[in-house]
Amino acid sequence: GSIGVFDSGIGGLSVANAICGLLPRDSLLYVSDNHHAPYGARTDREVLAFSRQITDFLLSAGVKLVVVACNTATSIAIDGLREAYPDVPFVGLEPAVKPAADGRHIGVMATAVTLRSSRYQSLKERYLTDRPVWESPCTGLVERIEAFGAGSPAVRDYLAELFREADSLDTVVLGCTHYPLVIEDIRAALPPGVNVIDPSGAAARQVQRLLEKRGLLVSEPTDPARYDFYCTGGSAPLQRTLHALPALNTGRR
Ligand code: DGN
Repeated sequence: GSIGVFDSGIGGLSVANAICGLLPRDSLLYVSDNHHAPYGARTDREVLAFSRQITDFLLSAGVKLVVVACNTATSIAIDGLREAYPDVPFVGLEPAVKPAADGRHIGVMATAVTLRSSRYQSLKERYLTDRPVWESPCTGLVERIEAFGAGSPAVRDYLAELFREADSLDTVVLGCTHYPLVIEDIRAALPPGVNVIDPSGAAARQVQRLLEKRGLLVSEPTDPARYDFYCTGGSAPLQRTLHALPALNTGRR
């Protein structure tokens, strides 16, 4: 079986890209639920329902593990998914608050749903007490990334404006999987030397650990890895982003 990955859009490609770098023998099956995006504007019930539908689809295609490559869906739905599918290994994406704990002035970029979730709140209480934490729901940024992509004026102008009010940050947590796709634009909008934390690599290592533990890693390469991509809405954002991620493009079907 391949590794299933889903997001409300193209954001999860940042995670898929890290997984294919670390586990080049494994195939991937990716779902962008862009017809229902953005999840950040949905109710908890809706996000759980979409996540279950996509998981059903991935499992019917025979995946061996499901990566919830969306902080919003993870914060709302991962407990429900684990309960509903007790035999399926799930890996979720959460704001990397622990690796940020060395910073003095920390910024967290995530959707409003993630920021108000109890999972995020308890992470913050655990690792970031007695420190000011700047949080932004970055309203509209995911839509701009979907519509225009990395390096576009729409994204660059948005980020310049966003960080104007937060110019003393020394650490920025990318709490939405869309943001690593524009990490160069984020760095360019921040003063030099700010630690920008991208959790994709850690998520890929977690996939590797879980597969190892269950004896599900591909050891004998038979066929070359293949990457399949589905979207529930228009395919232009997916096509454009894949173009910029050569590793994923090589195994693309
Ligand atoms: N990429 C999703 C996340 O990590 O939260 C959210 C995008 C969205 O639907 N707003």
